[in-house]
Amino acid sequence: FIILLLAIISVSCVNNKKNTEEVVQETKENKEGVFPFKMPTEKPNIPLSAASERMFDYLTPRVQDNELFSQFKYTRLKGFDYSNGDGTVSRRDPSRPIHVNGKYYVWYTKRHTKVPPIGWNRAAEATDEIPSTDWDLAEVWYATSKDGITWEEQGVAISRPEKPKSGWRSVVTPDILVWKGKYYLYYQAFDEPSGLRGDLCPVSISYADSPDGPWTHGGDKVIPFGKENEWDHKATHDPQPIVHNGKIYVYYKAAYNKWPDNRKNYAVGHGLAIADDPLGPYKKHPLNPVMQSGHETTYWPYKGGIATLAIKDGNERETIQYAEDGVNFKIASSVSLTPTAAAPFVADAFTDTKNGRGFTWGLSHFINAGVSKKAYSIIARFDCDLSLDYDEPAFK
Ligand code: AAL
Repeated sequence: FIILLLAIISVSCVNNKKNTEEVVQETKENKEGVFPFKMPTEKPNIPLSAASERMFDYLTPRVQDNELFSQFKYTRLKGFDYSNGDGTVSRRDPSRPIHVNGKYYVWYTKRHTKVPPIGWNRAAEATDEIPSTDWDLAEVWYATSKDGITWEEQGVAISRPEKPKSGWRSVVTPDILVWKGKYYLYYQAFDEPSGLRGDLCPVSISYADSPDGPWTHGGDKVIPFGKENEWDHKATHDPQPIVHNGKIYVYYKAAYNKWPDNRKNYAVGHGLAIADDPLGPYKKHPLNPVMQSGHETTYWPYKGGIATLAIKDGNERETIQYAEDGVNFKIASSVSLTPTAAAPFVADAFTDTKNGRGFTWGLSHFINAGVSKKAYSIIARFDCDLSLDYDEPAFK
C-alpha cells in the first residue's frame, strides 16, 4: 500500500511540474523577454509577476517620479505654551491653515483643564472638571503666524455653549471653508464625555465675515447621521470642506464596527456629503464610505480630481490615493512617517480649481501618551513635496 501511495504522490508531483512548465511555456508563446534595465513607462508585453503587473497600476511605475509621493519632515512650532507638559494643556486636530492679509490663520482643539484626561475607557468617571479624553472639555481656539513656524495664540473662536445646546460638553476638531467672502468653521460638537458610548458627536457650523470673528452660530447636526446599523450612525468626525464642481464637498469620518464595546475591532471609514450652500442641506454620496482606510480626513484638489492621505487605520493605511470623481479612490503611492491629523496649506482648496496644485507644508499633531495619565498633544509643522509646482524633494 505504501509503495502504491508513493507512486501516486510521485506521479502527481511530476504532473504538477509538467503543468507548471506548460503554463510557463504557454506564457512564453505569447510573450517573450525579460524585464529591462531601463524602467519602462508602460506595461511591457513580457511575462510579468503580480508585483510587476501592479507597478503599472500606479500613476508612474517609479515612485520617485510619482507626484503623489513624498517624504515628510517635521518642525517644532514656536509660540505655544504647554504648562511644562503636565497634561493639563493640549492642542490638537488643527484646521488647514489659510492665508489672509499677510498672515496664516489656524484653528484647533484646545483643552486647558485642571487635570489631565483619565482615558476613554474610564469615561464614566469624567465630571465637569475631569476630562475623559484629550479632546473632552475642549474648545476651538485660533492662532496666527507670519511664517508658519512662530505662532501667536489669539484666543477662543468657538466656546462651549450652555447646556443642553449641542457642543456643551466639548467643541473640537475644526476645519475652515472660505466661500463667497465669508469664513465657515466646521467642528465636532459633543454632548457627552467622549468614550462613554463611543466617540459619538455630530458636526456644527459657525460663520464670520473675518477670520478674527466674531462667529455666528450657523447650525447643528449639519451632516445627517446614518440610520441605526449604518456605518456613520451617531458619528460624523473630522469634517473637511473643499470647493469642487461648484459645490461644497465635505469629507468626514466615522469610527464603526464593534466600537465602543470592542475597541480592538473598530474600523474607520470616510464619507462624502455635498451641498450647494455651506449651511446645507448636505446630501450624502450613495457610495459612502468612499474610503475604508485612514483616520482624520486629509483631502485636496489634485489636477481635475481629489487626492487623499490615508494614515493610521485600515489595510491601506499609509497611502496616498486619487479619485478623478472624488469618490472612487485608487492607491497612488505608499508613504511613511505620515503627518497625523494632517492639515495641509492648500492654496486652491476653495477656488473650485480644475487643476489642483497640491501643497508643500501643513500642520499636524503629535500625541504624547495615548490614554496614560498625562496625555496631551502638540501641533507641529510638516514639510513635503506634494506640490506640482515644486521640484525640490522634502528630503535630500
Ligand atoms: C481625532 C479625530 C476626532 C475624534 C478625536 C478628536 O483623531 O478623529 O477629533 O473625535 O480624535
